[in-house]
Amino acid sequence: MGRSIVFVTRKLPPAVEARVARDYDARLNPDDRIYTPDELIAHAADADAMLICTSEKITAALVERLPARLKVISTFSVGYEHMDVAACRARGIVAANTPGAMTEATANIAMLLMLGAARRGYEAQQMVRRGEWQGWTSTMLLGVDFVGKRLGIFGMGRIGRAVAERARAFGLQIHYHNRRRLPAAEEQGAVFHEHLDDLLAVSDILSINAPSSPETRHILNADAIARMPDGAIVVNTARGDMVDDAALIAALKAGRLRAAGLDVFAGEPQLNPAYLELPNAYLLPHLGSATIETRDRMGFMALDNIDAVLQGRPVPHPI
Ligand code: 8YV
Repeated sequence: MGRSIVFVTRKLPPAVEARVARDYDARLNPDDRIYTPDELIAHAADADAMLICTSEKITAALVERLPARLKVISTFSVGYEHMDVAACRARGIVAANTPGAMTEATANIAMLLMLGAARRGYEAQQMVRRGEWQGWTSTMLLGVDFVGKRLGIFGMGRIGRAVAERARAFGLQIHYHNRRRLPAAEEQGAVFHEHLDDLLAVSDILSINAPSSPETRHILNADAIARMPDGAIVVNTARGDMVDDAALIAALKAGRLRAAGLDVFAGEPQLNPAYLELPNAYLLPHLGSATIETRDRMGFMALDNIDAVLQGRPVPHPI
């Protein structure tokens, strides 16, 4: 019997690709071009497993065209809104992901965004780099403190909890909304809000840390923003489609919200061009999990899932 074939849809870190090549007949994508659905099907034609990223949309229509021998689709991500998991299951294909691998890295980016937004990181960088810095003044580029302010966390999963842990050290009071209550977080002082509206009302800073789903689409819309305190800050490291861009941009432009720190965008890498005009928008290109160690860990976890399915063992991280 020949070696199993693993189709890796995007270029992955060298250590991850080396492990695929060591253990399998690897179909890699050295040019890192995002494949069309037809190309995905063509490359998957004789594959036993696919290792995908969030750039690959695994729709029901695509799943139907996958070869009968394909046993597992393992995504190099914690988010799986790009996969029709039910369609995979119906075809007997295991869907798996990499939860936990990027918790710390993403929580760190949430803090960077929070600080960048609160302390006017973009304007400051621009002033220095453009040679516009005229010297110290007592009123130049004043931001706001964290101590005593309230951080509202929407979604207290692994990443939300890691954000809470960091934010506490900055003197922020933690409030959260989650499907279920978390006694451990509450023992550390976090305040639970059963209704999102109540969380919004107390959020001097709002951090979005929930998964994207039809229920959370545009959860931060004009109504939601209207409930937030004047001068509040919004941070998003989850998914761009949870924010109604037009509403957020209007609130940032009007000064109703002080600032936003955004790592994710609806339709990225495209983003609403109005964000680029806003000095109070601190923007990053989806860097949540972008550390050397984290990306290796994600790749190894995604491969652990594939190894387990192909060897008939229990899958470490099935969706
Ligand atoms: C990835 C992510 O960088 O894990 C996720 O859900 O959004 C990021 O960590 C990216 O989506 C790669 O697939």
